[in-house]
Amino acid sequence: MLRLYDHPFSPYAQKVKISLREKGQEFEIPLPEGIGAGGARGEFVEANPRAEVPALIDGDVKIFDSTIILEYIEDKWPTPPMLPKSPAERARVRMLEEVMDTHYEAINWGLGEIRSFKRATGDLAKKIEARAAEQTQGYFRWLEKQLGDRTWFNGDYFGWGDLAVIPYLNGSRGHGHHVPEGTKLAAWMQRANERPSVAATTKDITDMLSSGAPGMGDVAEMVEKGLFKREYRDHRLEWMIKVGGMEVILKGLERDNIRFGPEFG
Ligand SMILES: N[C@@H](CCC(=O)N[C@@H](CS)C(=O)NCC(=O)O)C(=O)O
Repeated sequence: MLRLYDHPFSPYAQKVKISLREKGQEFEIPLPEGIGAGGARGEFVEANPRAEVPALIDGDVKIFDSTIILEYIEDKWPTPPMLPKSPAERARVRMLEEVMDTHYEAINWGLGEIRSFKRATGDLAKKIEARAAEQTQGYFRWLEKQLGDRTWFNGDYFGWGDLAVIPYLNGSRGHGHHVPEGTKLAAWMQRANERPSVAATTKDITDMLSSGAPGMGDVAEMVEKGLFKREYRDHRLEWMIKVGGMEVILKGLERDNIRFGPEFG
């Protein structure tokens, strides 16, 4: 059976699970040992030397990066298609995915660093949270325009454009940032969350929490104990600097509870 190294909170892993579920592919979802602590090893790291979820194992084939995994799934199981048909429409939804995976994701991730991992408190936390709220509203307005009069971000049928957006908007909702009521985006969000593939992917989160695994409420203490060493990479790192959190990064480096991507070889 397909094996997808997963963490239910990861929007990147959620994208892949939604696609596999739309295509009726069965898969198991092991949680990599040592994820988040900088100590991952074994088959997971062999599949993804960056030690990030998701990583897909299909027999001898090992693939990392959610976009590359989605491409593989599409090539191997083309039905039902997740990408639109025309080259221009495919490019459109890929651009949407790129924005969500980079600029948008950084906001939710950063809020997690502040609120759950307690990287900043007091005025600094307030300032960063206010920036995140403003930015999120900006993206809601941008997404409303991107959706236009379409039923789905993907076009006529649910697909890549939708699975690339819904994990992030659900993440924002979890942070108390709600899509304005009465908008086309809000109606789309409800439709998307009613898809069985999306509902099952959201259920993975509640299942994990009800299994007694540590929730986001417990992680600040784990950071303090040195059990967490979070990866500050790419847009996430840029975001933290941009919103005024340089001291968060410096403190994390000093305390050795943040890390950058691993070296290869
Ligand atoms: N570009 C990658 C990003 C994957 C990623 O950053 N995953 C995070 C979880 S959301 C991760 O596993 N981080 C490793 C860690 O925190 O230790 C993708 O699209 O798959």
